[in-house]
Amino acid sequence: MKFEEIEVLMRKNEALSEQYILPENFIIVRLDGKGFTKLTKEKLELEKPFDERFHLAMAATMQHLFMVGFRVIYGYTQSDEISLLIHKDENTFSRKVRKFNSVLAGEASAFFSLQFQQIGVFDCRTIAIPNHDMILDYFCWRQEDSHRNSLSAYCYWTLIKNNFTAKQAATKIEKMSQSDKNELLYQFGINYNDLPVWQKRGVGMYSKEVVKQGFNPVTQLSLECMRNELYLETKIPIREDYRLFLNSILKSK
Ligand SMILES: Nc1nc2c(ncn2[C@@H]2O[C@H](COP(=O)(O)OP(=O)(O)O)[C@@H](O)[C@H]2O)c(=O)[nH]1
Ligand SMILES: [Mg+2]
Repeated sequence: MKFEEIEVLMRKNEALSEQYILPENFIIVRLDGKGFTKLTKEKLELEKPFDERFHLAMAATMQHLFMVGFRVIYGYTQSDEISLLIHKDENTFSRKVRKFNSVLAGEASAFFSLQFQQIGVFDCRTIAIPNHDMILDYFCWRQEDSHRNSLSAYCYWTLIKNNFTAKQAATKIEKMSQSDKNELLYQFGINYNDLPVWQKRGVGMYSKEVVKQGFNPVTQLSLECMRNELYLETKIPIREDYRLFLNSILKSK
């Protein structure tokens, strides 16, 4: 077989196995740390259940992903995951799914690894989102996941710190309701409501217009100008208020 023929066949198979996000759909990508249970336990020496340095590294990784060539409207991170909402008119890489997944996973993995000088790998999946309501549902779903996991993680590590074995702790909290878990923490002197919001709900990021003080060198006068800056919301609201918050970001884009 000649190389010209091989090339034609290879390119044909490559093109036929390509998938695209359909036009007029928003794109949500979710990146998740691969094997981070082990990485966070064995290599990074983190505070349990939540570590501020790790959380800030995740937020910085998310911020980096706003600047790698996609039109990101909103970012959300909790635990070892990052979700990004990408504009429905984004046409980079002709909306090829594997380009989005591979570029974003590569960028996140490289950026995160540099911060800890340890290899941290992210996978990435792409979800087509046809309307606004689904965007709101998606982010409320991830926030609820954050809240559930955070409450369980606090219970688990509180029991471990109080001499329970891993198995005993897991069994004890397995069938507990949310209010039972709150009660358990209370017995150990922890009021779950008083914990930092980022640990319970995660954090959001979006670009926001801010007023900046400038200086006109010609007139020698100071002046105010508007600039777009990435803003990290560390106190995101819940339920209906979160939907309103997300809607106001969507409206401005
Ligand atoms: N110690 C610590 N661990 C964390 C923190 N954030 C996330 N993790 C860990 O990251 C894991 C993420 O869960 P998951 O993605 O399901 O696990 P994976 O499949 O092993 O990556 C959790 O099990 C936590 O152990 C943190 O702030 N501190
Ligand atoms: Mg993970």
